[in-house]
Amino acid sequence: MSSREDRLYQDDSDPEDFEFNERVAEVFDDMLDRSIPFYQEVITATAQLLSQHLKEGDSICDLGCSTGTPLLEFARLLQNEGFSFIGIDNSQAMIDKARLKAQLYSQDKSISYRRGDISGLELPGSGAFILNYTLQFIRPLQRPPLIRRLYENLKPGGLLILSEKTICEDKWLNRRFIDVYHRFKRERGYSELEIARKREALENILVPFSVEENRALLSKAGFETVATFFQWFNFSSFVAIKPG
Ligand code: GEK
Repeated sequence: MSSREDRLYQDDSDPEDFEFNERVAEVFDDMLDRSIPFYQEVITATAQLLSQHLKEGDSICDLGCSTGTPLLEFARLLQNEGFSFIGIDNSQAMIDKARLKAQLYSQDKSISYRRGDISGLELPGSGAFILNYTLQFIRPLQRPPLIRRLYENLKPGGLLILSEKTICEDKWLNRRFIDVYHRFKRERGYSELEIARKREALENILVPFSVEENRALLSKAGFETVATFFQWFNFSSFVAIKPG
């Protein structure tokens, strides 16, 4: 199912604050594909970690699942491993699109979706939680209690996969990283205007932590093993393991 091309920030009217509404859901797959470096590779690497670590009967819960691309890919890549898949997102438009995609790819029996705010919602016990590019939208003060709840709801030996846009603590280097990222977006067809307007719309809505802050958040919640399995300039993915 192809998504419409993301041209949300093409005109030069005042950008509104970014919201995960129907307009965004409609172009979302194209937006992620052209805005998140190595998006597919991170999904494939995550599937490998899940396969190595989990056991038959375990459930995998994707928080901030959006239109369900990663869960569909996990269901395809891990189809013989006996896992179950749950996606949670607080945007109705995203959940509607995720359900439609699951039906289209005949995965609606293996993947279930729920609408809810992950900061307050009762979370299912899981073998793994996936939190890809979502924590950055949760208010900083709410992040430690959320990560702690994920830790508590993981089975012993369970995994948390966290991917985030990050900031570099050195200001000069941080600027260079952002330049490289904007070049990445230009090469994927976004204009200077679209890049600038999206940046403005995300101001105060997407609040990135540094790699060090994210690692500290995971360690303080109780995860003894925390490793970075992917990093490209200002994008990082971590795997954290709950002691068995
Ligand atoms: C992917 N993980 O394809 N509760 C639930 N969902 C939330 C909340 C919240 N409090 N806040 C934001 N979201 C996906 C990509 S997108 C990343 C994740 C991006 C949801 C929001 O509705 C959106 O669908 C998702 O988190 C973030 O790998 O847009 O850059």
